[in-house]
Amino acid sequence: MKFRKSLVGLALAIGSLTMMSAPASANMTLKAADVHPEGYPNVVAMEHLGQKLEAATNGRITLKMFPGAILGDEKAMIEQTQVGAIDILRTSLGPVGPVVPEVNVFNMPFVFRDEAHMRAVIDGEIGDELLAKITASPAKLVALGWMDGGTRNLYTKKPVKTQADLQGMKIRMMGNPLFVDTMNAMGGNGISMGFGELYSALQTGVVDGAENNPPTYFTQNHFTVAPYYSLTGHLMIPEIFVMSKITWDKLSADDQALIKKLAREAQMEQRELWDAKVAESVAAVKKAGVEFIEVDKKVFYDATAPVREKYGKDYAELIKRIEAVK
Ligand code: GTR
Repeated sequence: MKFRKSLVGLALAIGSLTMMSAPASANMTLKAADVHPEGYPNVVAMEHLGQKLEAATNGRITLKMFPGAILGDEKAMIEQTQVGAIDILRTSLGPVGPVVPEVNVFNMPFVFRDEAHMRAVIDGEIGDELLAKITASPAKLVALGWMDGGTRNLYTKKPVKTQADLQGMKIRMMGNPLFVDTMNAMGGNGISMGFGELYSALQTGVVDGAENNPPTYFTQNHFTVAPYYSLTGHLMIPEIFVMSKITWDKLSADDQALIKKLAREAQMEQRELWDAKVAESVAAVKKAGVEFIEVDKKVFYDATAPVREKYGKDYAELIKRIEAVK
């Protein structure tokens, strides 16, 4: 009898607890993915988003991170996110271009004056509009926020100071025809290749170089096999984190709003971690003997004008608005 009473009590207690927290979406563990390793700013910011989400929902929604490209390269992970096999993906905007062509405006060479300009654009109205366009596109992705990808510079096995030095060199670019066109216009020979294959391609001389921001150049150990870093600054590609539309539709409106709020916080947190990581990476590769080479950026800017014309022609109005951002 006593036992039965306490069972009833327990059931009542559970019942009222459930009523109190009124779970709108069922329990779920979000599978998050990134090509970067544990400890990289983007991965850390995403993990913090997960911890906050877990706390705010009393453990109802948790996040499990799959870093270091264990779920594939970005093209493959975008596809997995579209079908709901990955719930949240942090990716460069580069490989999103072939899926949502409009984002290619941000992927164009020298479209931003400098990093401050790029940040003002992604943090502001235009950044919000582009996220909304990704979400509204048929890609089945819900764009949650931006992350900083800094400035991409050229790195090679032999020093490059001028366009002539770049002649005939095979340079790995991300999977998007825009980037191959960019490298070809700069004077090199653009080769589209997945991120995961790059280290050994550099090591064995399948390619003569690649291009990326200092944190990637450092953490992927590319500096050990391509020790010349030419400050071309040709691309400043923002990164995004997106949720699968399939997952998004399973969430209640309250949970969606919570995730949006935490996404903005993650965007701002990554920014701070990013700046520290850039400084650390530059110092580390210099210490390891990497030579930083100043180049005449104007030459590369002029050489890539046809790429901006080709990919920007349908977005003239948007480009004007980007230029007008202070
Ligand atoms: C990095 C970026 C990655 C990936 C990589 C690449 O800067 O953070 O998302 O796109 O570049 O070159 O493939």
